[in-house]
Amino acid sequence: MARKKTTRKKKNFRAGYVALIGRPNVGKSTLVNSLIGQKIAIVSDKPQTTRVSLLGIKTTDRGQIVFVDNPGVHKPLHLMNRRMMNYVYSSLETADLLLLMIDASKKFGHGDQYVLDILKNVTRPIFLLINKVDLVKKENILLIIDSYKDLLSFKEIVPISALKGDNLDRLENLIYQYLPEGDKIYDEEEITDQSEKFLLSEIIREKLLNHVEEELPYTTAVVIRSMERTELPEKPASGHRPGKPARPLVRIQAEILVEKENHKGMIIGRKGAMIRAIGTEARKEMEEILESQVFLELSVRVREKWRDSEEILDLIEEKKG
Ligand SMILES: Nc1nc2c(ncn2[C@@H]2O[C@H](COP(=O)(O)OP(=O)(O)OP(=O)(O)O)[C@@H](O)[C@H]2O)c(=O)[nH]1
Ligand SMILES: [Mg+2]
Repeated sequence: MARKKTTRKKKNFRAGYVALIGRPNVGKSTLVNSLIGQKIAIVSDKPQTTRVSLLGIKTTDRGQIVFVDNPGVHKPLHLMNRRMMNYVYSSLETADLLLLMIDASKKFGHGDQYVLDILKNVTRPIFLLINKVDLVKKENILLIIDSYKDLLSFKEIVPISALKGDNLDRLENLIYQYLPEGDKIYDEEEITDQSEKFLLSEIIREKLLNHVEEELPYTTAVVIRSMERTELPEKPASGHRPGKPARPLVRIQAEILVEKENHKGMIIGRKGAMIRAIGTEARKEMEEILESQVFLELSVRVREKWRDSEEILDLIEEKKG
């Protein structure tokens, strides 16, 4: 007897965009990395780390969540910052669900009110994520919930620790409930929308941010000037042993842009110590990602007022290669 043909149509598959909104440094990029289980966005303890919106795509049997990691909400003083805020504004209109993230360890301030004002007229569903709960006592979390719950009509309020992974399963379950039913938007093997070149420049910027202080995190940028891959020949076999396949070599020339001459010296450091450390840290991570040997040539260039230069901003925001 012929077996009845069963069509395995996926039922209740959900897919949509979920945008992160919040002050700088609250942990938006950390959350996207934790949920995807891979580094999508660079993270640092300095505000305004993320400068363009980046996608983190998670496909499961239940559906596809396309996280939109945004720059932090701040008052823009330069063209770069206006462009950063434009990413935030556009995701308010395009996302199916918004996640407003706050830092549980910080007192409510003007900046938090500014974010709430931006969200006031938004009609999309909004969750409140209270992040960094690992840093505060339980009673404080209850107080935060109490003070926030009537400020906007939140669909859900979820205390989490993006860093430790607390409550992220629950968050993911709740997200699915608010996504529309529909087919996947991206191929399931895709996890982000960034080009290799953009990713590499971000790795350098992350290492740079770890080393610099004061205004430098805001006034520096990284541009990849060239990238060249060479396939090396196999190492000749010695005796009876088979030859060892050599790893390809990738030569990368990158430039750190600064706004002032004295900043150049600060980044180079005493006898070049700082730029060497940045270069070594970046190279190690690049070698893992590219599965290649990397030769990284880092230089520093003064480019006055680059944060107001359309040309430079286009160059460093070029995400999709
Ligand atoms: N203790 C603790 N620290 C966290 C948590 N989540 C993030 N952080 C830290 O907070 C800092 C900022 O994290 P990011 O993920 O870069 O924050 P962001 O909101 O993306 O910041 P911008 O890109 O500047 O808007 C980093 O030092 C993180 O390690 C958390 O749950 N607990
Ligand atoms: Mg970020």
